[in-house]
Amino acid sequence: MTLPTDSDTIAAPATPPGSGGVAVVRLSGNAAEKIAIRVAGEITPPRQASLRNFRDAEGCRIDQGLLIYFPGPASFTGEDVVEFHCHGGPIVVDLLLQTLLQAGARFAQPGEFSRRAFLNGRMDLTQAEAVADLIEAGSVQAARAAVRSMRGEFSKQVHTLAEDLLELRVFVEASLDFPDEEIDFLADESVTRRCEALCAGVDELAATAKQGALLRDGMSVVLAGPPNAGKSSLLNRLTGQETAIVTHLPGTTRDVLRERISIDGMPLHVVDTAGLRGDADLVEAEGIRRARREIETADRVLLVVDASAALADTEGADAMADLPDKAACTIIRNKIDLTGEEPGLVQREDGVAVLAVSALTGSGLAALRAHLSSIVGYEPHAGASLSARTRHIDALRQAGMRLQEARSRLAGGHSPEIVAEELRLAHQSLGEITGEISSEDLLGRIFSSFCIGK
Ligand SMILES: Nc1nc2c(ncn2[C@@H]2O[C@H](COP(=O)(O)OP(=O)(O)O)[C@@H](O)[C@H]2O)c(=O)[nH]1
Ligand SMILES: [Mg+2]
Repeated sequence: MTLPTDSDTIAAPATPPGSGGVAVVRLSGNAAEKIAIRVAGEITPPRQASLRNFRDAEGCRIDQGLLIYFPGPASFTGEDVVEFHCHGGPIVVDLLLQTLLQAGARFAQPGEFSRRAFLNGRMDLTQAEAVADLIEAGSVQAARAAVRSMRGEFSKQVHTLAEDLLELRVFVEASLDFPDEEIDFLADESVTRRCEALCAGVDELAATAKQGALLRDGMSVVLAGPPNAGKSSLLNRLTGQETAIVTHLPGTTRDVLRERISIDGMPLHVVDTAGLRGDADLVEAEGIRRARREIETADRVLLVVDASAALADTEGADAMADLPDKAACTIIRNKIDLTGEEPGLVQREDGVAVLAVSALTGSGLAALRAHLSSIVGYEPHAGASLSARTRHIDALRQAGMRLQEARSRLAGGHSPEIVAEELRLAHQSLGEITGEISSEDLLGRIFSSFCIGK
């Protein structure tokens, strides 16, 4: 068996499975034109939709539809691409696809079209990632940010930094090449200034990228705490739906329930769990075990207690003592409609955030949303954002650290070799963002997370 290679001609449905008015099957590679002629009889003029009969290997008509030919390199992948627009039934799509495979195409792997677009220089890595982010965008804000990155705004900012850094490197490395020169290049104050300006630029872009990553990934919170505190009621209040069953009986919730909502465009993954208590039956005990697992992986645990109960404070303290990471926990005093407490954030003396709310009336809920945004540093009104991923933030941070290092080496009067090396590594980190420097491993990880046909 031969391994799939980038020179194969690949085919996949570009539209989601299921029934619809129209489905699109996409073909890309050297043999695209030849295969299209076998299936559709003849090729169409470039970039013009023409009605054709699509036939299988036996000449039996599968469907009648539109054929569009995009000769490379002016196509999505940079290769010859042919799109078959057929009727949107799963059987039609499958027959068409089988025919293309029989005619010499190979079924595309997830993200393979985008991977080729990247390899053929049609877009850089951040742009390819932004296409996937646009498809998966969970809010209007996230979609807008993805479009900006897709159009290259993020890459442009990275390039500007990389160019400034390159100039600085050239200057520093010149001092390596002419060690006997009288002038001490590195003593020149402008080197330090440029290095500082680059640090600031990288930090600023990292902050923008962080907002973008939050728009994409959001945060996860788990509702935990004693039974009957009102966890499920709070979930329903947050989602605005009757998602979870609420009763006055302790132990109502036994499964883990997940809901996705958004706070000003940032996805919030809320998990409701079984109340944590000792005397649970078999099913509930399993629910509690699962609750603990969720607690371990959440960005934030909301420990809900019944503020009207006599034991609220001790119960809260007990439950909190049980948590793996107390710093990542907020105590929610629920049912303040019964106690008359003021809604909102109360910062306790020991640094633990406490929020007073009522799941019944909804008071304190706005404060809860604002609290969650501020924990992860989400700034909903921070102007034009760009879609970004953790990978980009890590690379920017890495570049920032190297630049800081170069800066302090300069101040310490270290040898130019060391400064030059730090700057080279910073440059490399920036190159990894847009994919100028990339490994097969990195590309595999990025593109395999894309959907089929993308
Ligand atoms: N008065 C009042 N009752 C509430 C509030 N939140 C929940 N409850 C009631 O408390 C009981 C337990 O609620 P539930 O959401 O099932 O608690 P869970 O076991 O923590 O999920 C139900 O009878 C709810 O109607 C609240 O804010 N105020
Ligand atoms: Mg419940």
